[in-house]
Amino acid sequence: MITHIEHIAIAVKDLKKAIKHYEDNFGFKCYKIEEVTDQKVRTAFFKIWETKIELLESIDPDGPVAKFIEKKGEGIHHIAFAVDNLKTTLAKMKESGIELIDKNPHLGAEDLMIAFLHPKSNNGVLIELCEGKNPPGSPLEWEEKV
Ligand code: CMX
Repeated sequence: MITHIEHIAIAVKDLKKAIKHYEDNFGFKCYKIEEVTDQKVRTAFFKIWETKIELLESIDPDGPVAKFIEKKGEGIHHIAFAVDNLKTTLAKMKESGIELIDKNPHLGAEDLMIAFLHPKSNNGVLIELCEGKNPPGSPLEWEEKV
């Protein structure tokens, strides 16, 4: 079952500049920069209560974020939903005919187990499912882990 929006990810060309933009103009505070080598990205996170904004910068010209920016420019790259049981959710999605990019959960940023669903099955939106550690209504619990 989907519990909440875990994060919204924005593809950016220059992570440092984008962090400064969101800190200076929106009052967000970046709490973490993390490189996810198998996804070929460097990420930066801001918390907004129980959801997050993730900035994504490519670290490889052949990576998915570099390809996205080349084709569409900077912008919203994906929406991530937290689920309480990723394996079961993936199996249900597959049964419904949704195209899975990842057939099995794997480790992503923030130590979450993640899996992507293809945008062509979801009205042109790339969707990430995460087995979340920040259940809805518990920003304090989340705070402790940061
Ligand atoms: N959102 C919406 N549509 C997207 C997209 C995105 N982020 N990325 C690509 N597309 C579109 C393409 O533009 C293309 O559209 P058209 O058919 O209309 O031209 C379509 O999806 C399929 O493109 P493709 O050529 O088959 O596949 P790509 O090589 O472009 O790969 C995708 C697309 C989504 C399968 C690939 O990017 C992927 O596997 N993504 C999951 C992993 C990922 O994005 N990792 C980075 C983030 C990691 C993190 O957050 O930590």
